[in-house]
Amino acid sequence: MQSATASIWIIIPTYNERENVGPIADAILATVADAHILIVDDGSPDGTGGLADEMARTNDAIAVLHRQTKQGLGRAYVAAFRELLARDADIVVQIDADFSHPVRFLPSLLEPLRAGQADLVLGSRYVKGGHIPRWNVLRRLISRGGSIFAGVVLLMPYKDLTGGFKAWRATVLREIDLDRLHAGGYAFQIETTFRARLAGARIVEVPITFEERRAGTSKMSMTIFTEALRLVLALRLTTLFRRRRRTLSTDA
Ligand SMILES: Nc1nc2c(ncn2[C@@H]2O[C@H](COP(=O)(O)OP(=O)(O)OP(=O)(O)O)[C@@H](O)[C@H]2O)c(=O)[nH]1
Ligand SMILES: [Mg+2]
Repeated sequence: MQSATASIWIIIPTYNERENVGPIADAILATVADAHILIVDDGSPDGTGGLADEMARTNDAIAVLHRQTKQGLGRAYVAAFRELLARDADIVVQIDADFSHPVRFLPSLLEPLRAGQADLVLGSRYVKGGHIPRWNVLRRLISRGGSIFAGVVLLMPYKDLTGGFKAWRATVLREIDLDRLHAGGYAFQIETTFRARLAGARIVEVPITFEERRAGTSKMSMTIFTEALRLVLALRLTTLFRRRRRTLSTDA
């Protein structure tokens, strides 16, 4: 059960998000007053990292993790998870820097964790009340098709497995062997939810509206799609005879 003083950390991965990083941090702190923010920047050429350092200097609730080169979203998150487990975080949230994940949904993402009803909360575009923008066919195929494919192959009864707006109880992250995660890019979202489920985490979906990025450019590419496809099949093969644990072993 989470106490009222649970330490909540929100991770913002950034690569060339100069216009977004300040406004999103402000919006997060205005929405979740007790939150801390960890910005993880992969040496953005546009100077996002330096800007983040300035923000951290003037605000104790903000910290920055710098990585030398761009190694993909998955690697950035693994580094951030490690850092926050070392800082004894209780709750860890993933959110994109570009306002695609509207900050106003943070309270509904945190609620099942605060109430002790879930260990992992997925912000879901495909449950009742969720929404995506008018995407082209390719983008829809990657997102919705990827979720359906992963759900069928990996036997996961959730509608949105490719989304990146997620809230974790830190005990689940401790149960996942972060060294063994394969995905460098966005397939990371599928892989981590799958590993959490194998570990016996209670997983729930809450509806979110997904919005087009406000500023800057996308890092989405076709390799993301093929990586996800390969990862789902590899996960199925390597865990074919693995039974799901009934509960998290570290549950208090
Ligand atoms: N640290 C780090 N952050 C990354 C990397 N790749 C993407 N990001 C961040 O991850 C988040 C999601 O990336 P986006 O480019 O918005 O990808 P997307 O949301 O699928 O695409 P759009 O809808 O076009 O924005 C953003 O906050 C990016 O800045 C990376 O290699 N390293
Ligand atoms: Mg985006």
